Amino acid sequence: MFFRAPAFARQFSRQLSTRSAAVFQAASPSKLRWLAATVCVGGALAGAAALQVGPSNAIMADAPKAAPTKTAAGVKGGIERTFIAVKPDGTQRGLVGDIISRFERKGYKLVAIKAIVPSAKLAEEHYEDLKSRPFFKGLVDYMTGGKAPVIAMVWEGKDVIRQGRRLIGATNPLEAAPGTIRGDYCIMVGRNIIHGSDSFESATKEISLWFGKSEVYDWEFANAEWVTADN
Ligand code: IDP
Ligand code: MG
Repeated sequence: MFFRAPAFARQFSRQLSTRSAAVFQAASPSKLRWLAATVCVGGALAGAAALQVGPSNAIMADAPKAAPTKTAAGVKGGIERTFIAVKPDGTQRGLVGDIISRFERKGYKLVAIKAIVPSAKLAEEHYEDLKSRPFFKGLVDYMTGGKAPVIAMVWEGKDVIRQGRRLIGATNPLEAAPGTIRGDYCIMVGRNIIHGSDSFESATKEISLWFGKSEVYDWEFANAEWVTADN
């Protein structure tokens, strides 16, 4: 049996698909009652159809898993990206090349780099979690002073966030193991030459803060089979 909706209802459905709520408000109460009834019956029929043809639980269990979330820091636990910055003291002391070398030699991939004197706003946002600490103002001044730029970078690879922190060493250089960057090159916590993201969440925040999407490059190692392959 075919049911043809009254003319006003056919006109209504066209209006609802493209027009503003103002058109809807112009409807009389009797037209609205007809529409509500239509929507209810239609909804019930659609629900019944879904029950009939919808996938069983067994099929649902086999449904493909959603892809892991990808952020500016890559895929957590997969190929990650971390924000590394040579601070102005590291730049002044000519340590940029050695720091880059350590990440390169390890097998990580440089996907973004720039020299930048950050604004106070950028430095404050970057170190937002430390804003109640007594050294906060000095820290922001040190980063934004402009006597040398910060060399901001994004490095990519397996476990790079955690491994980056290991290459850098403890926050207090006197506690940093020899062989780490801070362990080898500095003494003072206030002049510890380098920053590295401390978690996937921090890396996501920091990469987005310091770099636009178009400044971070996807590229492949020509020697990937010798660095990133497994047996
Ligand atoms: P991190 O750089 O190893 O992640 P955080 O605790 O996040 O260490 O501190 C951020 C930065 O703040 C440090 O790298 C250092 O430059 C500075 N900082 C931390 N603690 C002190 C302090 O006690 N005095 C002066 N500066 C500090
Ligand atoms: Mg930190």
